Amino acid sequence: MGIDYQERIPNNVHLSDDRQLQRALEKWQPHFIDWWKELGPEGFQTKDVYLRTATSVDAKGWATYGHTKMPDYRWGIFLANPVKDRTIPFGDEYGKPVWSQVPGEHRSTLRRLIVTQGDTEPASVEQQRRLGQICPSLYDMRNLFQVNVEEGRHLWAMVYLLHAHFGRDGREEAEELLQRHSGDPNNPRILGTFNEPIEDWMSFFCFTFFTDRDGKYQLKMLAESGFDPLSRTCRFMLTEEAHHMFVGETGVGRVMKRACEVMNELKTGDPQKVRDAGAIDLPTVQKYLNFWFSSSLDLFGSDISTNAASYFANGLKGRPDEDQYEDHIVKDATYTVEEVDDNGQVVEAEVAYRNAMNAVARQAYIKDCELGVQRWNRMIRKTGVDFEIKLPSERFRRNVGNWANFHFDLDGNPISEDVWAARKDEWIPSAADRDHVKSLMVQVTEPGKMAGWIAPPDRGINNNPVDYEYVRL
Ligand code: BYC
Repeated sequence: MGIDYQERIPNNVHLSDDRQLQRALEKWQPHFIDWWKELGPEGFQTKDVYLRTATSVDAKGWATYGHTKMPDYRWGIFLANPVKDRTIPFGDEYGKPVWSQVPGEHRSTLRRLIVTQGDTEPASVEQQRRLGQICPSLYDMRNLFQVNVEEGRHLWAMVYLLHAHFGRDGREEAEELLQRHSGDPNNPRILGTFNEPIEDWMSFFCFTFFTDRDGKYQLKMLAESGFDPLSRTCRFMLTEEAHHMFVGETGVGRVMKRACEVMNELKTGDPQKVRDAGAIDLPTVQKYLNFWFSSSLDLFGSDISTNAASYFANGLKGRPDEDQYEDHIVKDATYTVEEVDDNGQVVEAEVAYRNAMNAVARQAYIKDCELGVQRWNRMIRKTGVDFEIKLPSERFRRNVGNWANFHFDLDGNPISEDVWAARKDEWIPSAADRDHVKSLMVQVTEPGKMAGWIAPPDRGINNNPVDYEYVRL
């Protein structure tokens, strides 16, 4: 299905056939642009940025590249092609035809899920809005803006569903998506991580590695939905998400590579000497990873969740890659989770599998994060540096789920509040660590040049050289 770019709102959903919906979305469009100009990337809005745009939703060749000013980016509505005779792939409705309209009994639950998903998209743009001013290279600036415009489009995707399927309250929710703001004490974003400040590129790379990966898993779960428009929307969003995690993994990897180069040049393992040489030492990188991994784990919700059980039972939200499982109904199955008992001991508990859907998804996510860590460690070993990156225990620094309200060290050993307070600066970035990282954040915009704290990428974007003029200043 091609995308109609002649329309004011590019789309592949025959928007012009539904005048009322088209008018409602055209009314929302200027609000979105106002929000983008006010809370989107600071500066550079009049500059030409080398961006990719969707031209078709096919698996191959869906993107075309060219220089575009961000406010002129063709945000629109793109759904993956429908799967013929698709049936609900899990839960009590397993095997029945999928719904093209929202079933009345699931209306408020679906709206809540779509609003929560939609809320994260503009939140991340708000969090990242100042990073262009301190970019380490034009290549990185372009990647940041690519991520930003795509998050803007993901917001469009959710707003389309709200407008098309939820009537007046859907339209109101769409307005509120532009009214809540990341970190606003009076009207914050819905989920915790999306209110954390992102004031330096180390945080940005960790966010795109860990938090966008939560996005990947949540979208995979929603892509299984029996509500077919949601499934089709998420399937297309997943194709864009891959680039965001690429930015995160290669970004963190390049910071590590630079640290290793400095250690080899200076023949030192002393983190302070690495800092003095203008790089980010590996123990500090590890602390940033500890922070963002633990924050992103919270995004999966409680380990035991009746919400999650009913999403599954009702065919609204499945497991990531549902087809890898044999039993898609899991009515009487159980799942073992760990929890803290009344004596403060970690014990195992057998729970109804459906209630543990968030824990199941979180485990799949952790495995995926581990693969990235293995690739980083391979790279570090190749440089000859003796250092190993490790994900902290999933119990570490949690605010949601079975480990919330307790303290654990990086290995998952229970510790007291006093020990936590005394040692947390060893485990997550301290004010001094953040100050050091911030001190390195100076804008570098000469094509091909990199800030001293990050190695160049192995290759450029879309077969262009690294020193290509990715943003015309
Ligand atoms: N912070 O039974 P519970 C992405 C709330 S990222 C604050 O534990 P449930 C992206 C929860 O909302 C993916 N609140 O959880 C990445 C509920 O509140 P209500 C975003 C939290 O419902 C980078 C209450 O606690 N998509 O796309 O099973 C850049 C009890 O809920 C948190 C989604 O999340 C938290 N961390 O699961 C750009 C998918 N965790 O409803 C984009 C849609 C939980 O009682 N959302 N709560 O007021 C969902 O599927 C679910 O809402 C959750 C929670 C997985 C988030």
